[in-house]
Amino acid sequence: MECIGRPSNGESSVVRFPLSPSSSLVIQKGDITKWSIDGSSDAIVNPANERMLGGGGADGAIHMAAGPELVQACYSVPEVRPGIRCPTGEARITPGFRLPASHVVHTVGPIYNSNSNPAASLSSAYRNSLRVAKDKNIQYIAFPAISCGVFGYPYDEAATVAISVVREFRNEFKEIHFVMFLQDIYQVWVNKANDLMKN
Ligand code: AR6
Repeated sequence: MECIGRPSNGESSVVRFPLSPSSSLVIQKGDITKWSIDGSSDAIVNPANERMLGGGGADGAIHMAAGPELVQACYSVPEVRPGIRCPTGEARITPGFRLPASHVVHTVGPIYNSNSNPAASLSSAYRNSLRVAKDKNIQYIAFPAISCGVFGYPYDEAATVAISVVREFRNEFKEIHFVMFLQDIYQVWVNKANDLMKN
């Protein structure tokens, strides 16, 4: 079932908020590796590490579902320093290969406890992901909760950053999705969107 805005007491797992007359923010529970809207102008965002060659969590699941072509494409991304293809806060884009989505945007969020300004780095990760997607004419994009797993970012603080940056791009995409694996993170995001969208 899909709800528009407000209701977030657990009875719906897809909530849609208007960002502009032609654009929506959609928050849902689910597995981002299964997500696609049209298979040609859509992208999922991979919460990667700076090496960009795979890892655990969502990164591992995305590489598994995309097949070995994805890591080959990642190897082709130039290193900016030895071993570093995507510094924290930046983003790179590759095809999605065997994923239902046509593209993967790889970004690196901050490790919460070892970053001097985690909110700035997390904002940059979201903003640069949206910029590289826009440059490829992506119309639909899906994010997980970047940095909210292995990298230890508190959910409520991360939701404030994520939803604030998405609102900056209100006229740039048809739909911006958050696909949340965990019920508690999903609920934090819905509550935060309800709060921030009032303003
Ligand atoms: N779909 C949607 N969300 C998912 C999925 C999925 N299939 N699997 C996990 N999540 P994490 P980070 C959620 O740890 O904190 C990797 O090793 C998960 O519940 O994947 O940015 C990388 O290589 C959590 O809410 O990413 C890096 O080294 C969110 O995705 C490091 O982890 C992010 O958790 C990045 O850590």
